[in-house]
Amino acid sequence: MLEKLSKWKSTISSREKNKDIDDINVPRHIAIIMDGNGRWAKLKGLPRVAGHHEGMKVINKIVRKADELGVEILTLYAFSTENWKRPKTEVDYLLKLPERFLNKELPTLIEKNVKVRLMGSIEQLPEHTQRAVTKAMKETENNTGLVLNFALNYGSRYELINAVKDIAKEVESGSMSVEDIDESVISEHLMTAELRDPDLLIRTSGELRLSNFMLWQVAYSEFWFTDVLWPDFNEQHLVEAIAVYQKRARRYGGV
Ligand code: V07
Repeated sequence: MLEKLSKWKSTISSREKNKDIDDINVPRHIAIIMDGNGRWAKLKGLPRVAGHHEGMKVINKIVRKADELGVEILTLYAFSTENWKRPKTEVDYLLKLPERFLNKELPTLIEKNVKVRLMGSIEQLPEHTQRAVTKAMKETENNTGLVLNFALNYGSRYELINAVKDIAKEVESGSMSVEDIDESVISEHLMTAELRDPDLLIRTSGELRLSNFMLWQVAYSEFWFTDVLWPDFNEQHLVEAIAVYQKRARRYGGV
């Protein structure tokens, strides 16, 4: 009885915590630019890599919360094609994080029915990184829950160049005519072909730019920016972003 009561109490309190948002209009696809890890470390007098490690620990919490709220797809910008310009020691460290994350979290992701998915040029990554992410994708490929889509060595212009090349080849071979090229043809040639476009884009750390992230896909997305640095980002910030999204949707629906 006491146990039942405490279960009931915890249900109530989790509803209370989410009181700012309604269950109906939850964004189905949320994309996040996880910025501010280096800055977080610097403010604490730590090396940049300490910020990256701390940032990695946040992902878990956000995946859990997104799943609880009914989000279907969570896309996280982990490594951009521009990140290669950083010092080699930092790049080497960053490219160890997928393995570190997955070594610890893959069993939980499997248990939670999460499907791990990647977008980006995986072939250019170190062998050890490729092995870890391929294993994660394989072991979760039949999962039917939240899609956790990591943008890894991803750049939107590169993605668009490849889409244009693929479409041009199909036209050249005669399997498509120029007149057939429309929005859906382009969407289907992007690395997000089987995903819906993001409903909500979040960027942390006060930068108000897209930085070559999903340029085509966010054409109609709502944007939410915060000064909070990614390692300080928590479940309540996610709830806040969704609340703002819902308020805008209501306004939009009202006119
Ligand atoms: C990275 C931690 C989060 C903050 C942003 C930069 C640093 C998780 C991954 C990851 C990637 C693929 C995958 C599983 C996990 C990751 C990089 C950096 C390169 F299948 N965090 N994280 N990858 N950071």
